[in-house]
Amino acid sequence: MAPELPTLQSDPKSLAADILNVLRYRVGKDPSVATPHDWLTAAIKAVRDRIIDQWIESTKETYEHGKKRVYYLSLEFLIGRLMRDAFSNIGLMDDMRTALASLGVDIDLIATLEPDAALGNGGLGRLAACFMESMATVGVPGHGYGIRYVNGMFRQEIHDGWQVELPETWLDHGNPWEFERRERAFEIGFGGAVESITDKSGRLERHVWKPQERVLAVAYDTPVVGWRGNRVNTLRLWSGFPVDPILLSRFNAGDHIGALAESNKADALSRVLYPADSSEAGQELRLRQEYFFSAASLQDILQRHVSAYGDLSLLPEKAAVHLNDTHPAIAVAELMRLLMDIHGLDFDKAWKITRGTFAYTNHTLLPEALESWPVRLFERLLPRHMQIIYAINAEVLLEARAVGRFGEDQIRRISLIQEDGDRRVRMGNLAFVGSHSINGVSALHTELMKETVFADLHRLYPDRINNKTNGITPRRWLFQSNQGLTSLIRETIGDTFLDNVEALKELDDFAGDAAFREKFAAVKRANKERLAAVTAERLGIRVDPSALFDIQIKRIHEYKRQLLNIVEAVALYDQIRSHPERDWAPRVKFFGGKAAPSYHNAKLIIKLANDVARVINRDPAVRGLLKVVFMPNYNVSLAEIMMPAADLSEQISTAGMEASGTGNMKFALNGALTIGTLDGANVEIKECVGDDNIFIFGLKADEVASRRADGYQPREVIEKSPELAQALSAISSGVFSPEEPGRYRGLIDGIYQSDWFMVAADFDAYADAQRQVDAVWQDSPDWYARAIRNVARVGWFSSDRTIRQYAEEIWGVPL
Ligand code: 26V
Repeated sequence: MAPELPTLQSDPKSLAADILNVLRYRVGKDPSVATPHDWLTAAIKAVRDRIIDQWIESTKETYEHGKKRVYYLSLEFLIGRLMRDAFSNIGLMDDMRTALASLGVDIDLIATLEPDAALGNGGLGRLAACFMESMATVGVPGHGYGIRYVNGMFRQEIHDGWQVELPETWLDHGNPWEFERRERAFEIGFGGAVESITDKSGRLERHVWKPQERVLAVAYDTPVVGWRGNRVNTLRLWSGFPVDPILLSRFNAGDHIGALAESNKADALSRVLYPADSSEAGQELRLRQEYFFSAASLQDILQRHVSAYGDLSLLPEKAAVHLNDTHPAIAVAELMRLLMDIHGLDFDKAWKITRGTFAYTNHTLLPEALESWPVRLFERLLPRHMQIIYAINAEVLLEARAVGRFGEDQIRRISLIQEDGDRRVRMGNLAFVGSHSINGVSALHTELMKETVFADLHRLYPDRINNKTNGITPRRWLFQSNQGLTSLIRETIGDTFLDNVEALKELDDFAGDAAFREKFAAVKRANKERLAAVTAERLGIRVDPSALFDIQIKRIHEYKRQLLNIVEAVALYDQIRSHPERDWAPRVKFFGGKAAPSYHNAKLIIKLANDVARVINRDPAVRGLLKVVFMPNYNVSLAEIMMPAADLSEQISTAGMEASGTGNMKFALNGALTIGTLDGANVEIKECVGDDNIFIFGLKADEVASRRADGYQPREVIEKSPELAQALSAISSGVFSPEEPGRYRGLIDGIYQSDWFMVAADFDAYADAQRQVDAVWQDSPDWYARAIRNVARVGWFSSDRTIRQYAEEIWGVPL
């Protein structure tokens, strides 16, 4: 039993007194001159103080009982705002509202001033954030490790329909959540050479890496509060500093420029988040960032382990280090280096400890997204690691050859080094061989991993690949973002689901209850009104909340097929104009998402969505029946407004290409029906909600593969589909871009010529599915019954369930 904690008083009166106290003594302001930002800071710090005891207790407890810890290494944490999360998880939301109101401050107003911590690109980063919250909730002693980017994800503005990227300066007003730990700092080396130390008889004793450059990684800690404040974990983000902070000696010696350059180099490590979906990622700075945070984290982990337990062979028993994709894969070589070169272990011992400690999650099968680094760059930046990787490779290839069933082609594919073309280090293979567990993020993705990218490694190590279907935290994605629905559910089935989301199942019985359906529809309506208000305010576009809200929000990528959706909108537009007498279901099609700055086609798709929107929204012939909206700057906070307002969730990736998807889960939990392909977690969502409560269409993953193999001819498909041909030709000929008629020719030619993403192949099936959607929408009770069944049946996609599976099946952490 944890000792009784000296908790601070948390009634509105004491809270108000504390807020004033913080405002005065820590912000240095009197209420009469405090800005809304000052109030935000004071409110957060007053609540933060109430978390600290539990935080220290959570940390101490792991230590004192020698519990195993989980270290989650991720280059991305897409956290969003933290205030609502923290206030509501410790049950202070209502009292804080009252306390602030008594001081004349509107909590909702200051809440909008908190910047989104957007330290991630998309699904992978958001998953890491949901996992952090779930680890604290289910009681896993979890530490997140990442980089404290000064500039996270860019802010997207739309100028004349085009994406414009602006820096997001989320730290401008300071960050009231974090604690700087100047004393928790580690040196990180780059470059230089490796010396071999020999004994008297000339035998190699060990290697010493003498880096040419050094920087300091300084820790910044943010407490992560679990549901009901049960546990408080830590997100530790590293920031780069010059080793000698004032570089005094070099300044004194007159080398002002050199001293500044060094300071900038350190600073650059934690300045920008790389837009992961771009080819630009193949840059030296990215590799430096990967090593910087992996090395700092491992030094931190080992130092803690050694001081607590001494014995390094106990590491796998006391620490589970998780690699979120291959971005921290260099940690495998770094741990080997620390164990061998610093702690003097031999290769075999070090290798056993390393493999016992690491686990790796793969998040994409796209070949262009699989990381590899030129050997020459590696040798220059991390010479000792390169040697270690060669040594690991020798060991692995020896094992493979010993099995006796692998041909030279297979051996080549197992190798950590890609030999054809310029030689490169394959980070996926490094992460795989250095881990005892490799998991995919949905059932389908895991099977495809076994058949494609890791087919040969899977044959060599058949017990390592396993599945952990992604999940989302219901706290943020239901309780906080959809308070109306949460209250309605509590009234209806009680509070059990607040602690066990799978209890939402009890709602299933209410799908047939007309009175409940009406209340459910009213909640949805209110959420849609809120989104309509945001749309009017930000874009000046009026949308009717009684129309079907059809939403596709996610990173813009060709495989996610926003283009399929836009082409269908164009076809529908054409149909409505040609057949105005039909009973069309009024629709608003919302899009949102960012394109990697260097991804030309993705940016063109954004422009197309805006061009199509402009024409359709102005045409009186479809007024009241069809609108298209591109919402700028899609981020976590906007998602919190859009997910609850959706009737229809677009999850239409080319089958086999979306590893899991997590937006699909957020929509369903908020009562949207999915239109989607059998891809990623859609497959499992369909199994949970039932065939009648989801609209599935299109080629399956194996069919996509065989169509491609059989010499797919998109032109033939297009010729057989007059609606598709018409829509493509309208876009291609400049109907939506009269000022530059050729703007989309290349994009549409791509569909005619190769259509890698099967837009044409899936078009008719998609359009048919959309007309089925219309038919069900027209029968409103039926629609809401299906929507309610979605909410009732997707509790399994809670990240609490996912984290429990990781804890039990990968990390070996008892719960
Ligand atoms: C990276 C790149 C980099 C190079 C160019 C193309 C490209 C395309 C995609 C990516 C994404 C990398 C990893 C990622 O974010 N995966 C996402 O992870 C989510 C959480 O597991 C999952 O739900 C998404 O399906 C998956 O795309």
